[in-house]
Amino acid sequence: MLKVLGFSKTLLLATSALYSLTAFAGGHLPGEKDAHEHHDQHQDHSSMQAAPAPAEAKVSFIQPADGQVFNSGEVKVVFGIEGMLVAPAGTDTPNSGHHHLLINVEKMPDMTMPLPASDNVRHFGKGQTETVLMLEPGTHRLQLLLGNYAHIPHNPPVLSEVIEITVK
Ligand SMILES: [Cu+2]
Repeated sequence: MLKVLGFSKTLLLATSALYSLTAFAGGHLPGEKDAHEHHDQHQDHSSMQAAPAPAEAKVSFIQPADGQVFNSGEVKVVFGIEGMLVAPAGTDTPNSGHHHLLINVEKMPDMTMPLPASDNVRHFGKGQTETVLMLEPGTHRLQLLLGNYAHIPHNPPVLSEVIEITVK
């Protein structure tokens, strides 16, 4: 598992670097007369697939803490984001997305498709950055995953560490 994570991280960094280079190479100086055409092409292209995520993009839990134990199942969760912006679903802003909270997910959803919505995969499409869960007693695994305006994870996916909390 650790090896897989290590590999993913390397791949993530390598892919992000590639995207950064591509973005740079495709960039235009002010006054270039074909800038508009290129911009439009880029928009069309990005709507067909996952949006690139900058290398420094990161989502994480501000709370709860990994391993935290609760006496009640009412658990406030606060989402953190770095290197990208939160934008509501339907708003195609570069380097943005909205939070998805994965709760006790056994099998990761397809990262190339719009994320399903269920009790285990919750969308915060209004751009919310916190929520209050009502959890059953037991241990629960939580993970954050950013999705673009169309609920598709970025490439590479902007995914938090998994944290595990316990409700007594
Ligand atoms: Cu969504």
